[in-house]
Amino acid sequence: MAQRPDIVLYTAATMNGWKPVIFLEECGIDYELVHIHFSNNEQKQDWYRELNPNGRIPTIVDRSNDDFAVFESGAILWYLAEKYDQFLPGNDKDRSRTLQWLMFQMAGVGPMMGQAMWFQRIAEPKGHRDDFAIDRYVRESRRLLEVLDGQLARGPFLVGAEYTIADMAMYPWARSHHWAKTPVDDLPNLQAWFARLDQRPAIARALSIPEAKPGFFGRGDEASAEADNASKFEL
Ligand SMILES: N[C@@H](CCC(=O)N[C@@H](CS)C(=O)NCC(=O)O)C(=O)O
Repeated sequence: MAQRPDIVLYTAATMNGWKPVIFLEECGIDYELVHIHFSNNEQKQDWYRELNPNGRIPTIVDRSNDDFAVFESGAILWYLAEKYDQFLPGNDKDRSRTLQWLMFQMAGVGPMMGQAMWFQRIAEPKGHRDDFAIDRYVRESRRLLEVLDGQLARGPFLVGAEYTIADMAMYPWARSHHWAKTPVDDLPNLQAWFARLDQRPAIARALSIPEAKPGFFGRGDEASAEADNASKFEL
């Protein structure tokens, strides 16, 4: 009988949800995927909150470590990087730099772009347009993406020559700038980094797991992507 994979991943096709998928696909690790459906509010059910008290995705459970559950996508990437000894540099300075950019994604880029998206792609289609909030979050998203562009002038990846969990965390968010209505065409280093990561087969695969969302990346029918997305969330 085939052995059950160590890692069970509970996720959905979102910017945070794709991060551990990218890691696992990059490593070629066998994992069990559980698609959490927002339309059924599965992420709020008691059994799921036992694993993730925040009631959001993603979460992993490591069967080989007493069914240890990890929530928060940055902590998940960090846990997986240590477990499999990949994508987190061994030398202490680069390790710290990786965690700095991971934190910058978790505390800055994700929350600001997430709010820019929420106000424009969920609240507004449901009839609540707030120009002050939109302006604030789009300008802050743009500022943070400029910080990234500056860092990427120094090397091909966020921590110089090495592709790390910081790139994996940042990519799904920065790449969704269209969904946040935050133009970045004039940021050349960011564009070059997109092109570099777009070419990675594991990333291309990951963005279709558990389903593809071309609308986030400015492709396909934007109006129906927006309506579909907004229908899954209450205000
Ligand atoms: N800081 C958390 C954020 C998780 C999060 O906000 N997940 C969203 C999808 S990107 C979610 O589960 N949304 C469902 C909901 O709001 O109920 C992380 O990085 O894991």
